[in-house]
Amino acid sequence: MTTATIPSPTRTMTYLPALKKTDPKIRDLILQEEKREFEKLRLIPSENYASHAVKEATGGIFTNKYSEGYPNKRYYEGQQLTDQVESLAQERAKEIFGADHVNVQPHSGSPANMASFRAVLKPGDTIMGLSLPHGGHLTHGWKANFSGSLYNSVPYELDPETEMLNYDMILKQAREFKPQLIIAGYTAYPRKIDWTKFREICDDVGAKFHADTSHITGLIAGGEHANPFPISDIGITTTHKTLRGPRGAMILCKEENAEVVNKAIIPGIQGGPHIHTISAIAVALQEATTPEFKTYAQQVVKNAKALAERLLSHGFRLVTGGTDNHLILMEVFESKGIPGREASKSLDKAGIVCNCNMVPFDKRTPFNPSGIRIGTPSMSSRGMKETEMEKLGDWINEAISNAEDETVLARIAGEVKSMCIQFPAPGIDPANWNE
Ligand code: DSN
Repeated sequence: MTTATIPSPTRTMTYLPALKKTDPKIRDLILQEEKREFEKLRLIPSENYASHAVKEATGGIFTNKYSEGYPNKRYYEGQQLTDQVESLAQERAKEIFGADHVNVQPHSGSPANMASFRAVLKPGDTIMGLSLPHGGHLTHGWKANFSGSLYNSVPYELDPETEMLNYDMILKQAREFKPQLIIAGYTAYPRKIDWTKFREICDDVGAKFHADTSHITGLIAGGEHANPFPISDIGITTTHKTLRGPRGAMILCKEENAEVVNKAIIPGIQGGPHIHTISAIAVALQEATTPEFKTYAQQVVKNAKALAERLLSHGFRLVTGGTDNHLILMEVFESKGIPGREASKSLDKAGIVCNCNMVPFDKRTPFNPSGIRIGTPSMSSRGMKETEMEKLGDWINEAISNAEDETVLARIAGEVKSMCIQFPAPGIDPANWNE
């Protein structure tokens, strides 16, 4: 492999000059994080690289402005520009996802889910989401979360044979428990979701259909996964995962739910919106309409499939046997004799950053489960392709097979770095570090 070097400075201006003067410690930590993100293979499927444009908007002047309310109906004056920013974000999201109404104010995914449930449910109503250990989210009804204590949560599970969604099982359970809301959309499910089937199940039992597309919103915008929002009653997405925006969220719903959604956000659970974040969401939505974004979304899926093939060739057991989206859930405890946490720690030492994860029907604990979860969005944003995925599959195998051998892990980390620095990372300019 050829060894690339980190580019030398191309300009004379100091990078982050105000921070250099005011808080050099924080500046140094920011620089170190930039290097970490540049020199390692980032496989956490919910992470990505926000572009320079998204970061400029996130760090922009709108951080100074309070704007409780909604465009043309605010509590404070001085909203000539905030109204335009928020309306642009709303309109762009409506256009891409075909939703009647979009609220771009939720600070992140959990408050978005809290507000969307509050909008259409009463405390004590019954909800059905995928169980957390099967790949669902905390806010989809886990007992320790508001969603499992405020509502009567009756989680559904994956099919024990296929480890996939079994729509007949979900329908049977829905007919038994008659939920007011059924949630579809997951954090660790490697297969496509049939939204039409969920619509039919909801109609059968009179439930509202809630779609949480957080993980796959970039794939939807890029045409690589079906879009639920034209047929769901309500739903949410975070904006920083495959969509590559700032950390934030949106609620997307039918017109009939628009008013209750808006009221659930403010005054329901939030105060002032973060207009700087909303301006960056607008930028990310604009970027998501470009041909480059479509190519990226296609490559995310191609890369996941290529990596899955390589891991299978090394004898790993993949939940469901493979993937057709951006992520792979890999069982390592029973198939390779290493707990998920040890595997993820060893991979981190080898410059490959992922997270340990429960697998369906896991007999181990959430803190030290049987699997690891890996995804291809960040690597695809850097322009890595199938060839790099094959190399990565070999490194993962070597690191897990030599999990306690610091020499092997350090050697792989060096090779990973040599590969990474050949691929530009959106939003990071290594020339800045040499000043
Ligand atoms: N923490 C996110 C993830 O990693 O999938 C979900 O909120």
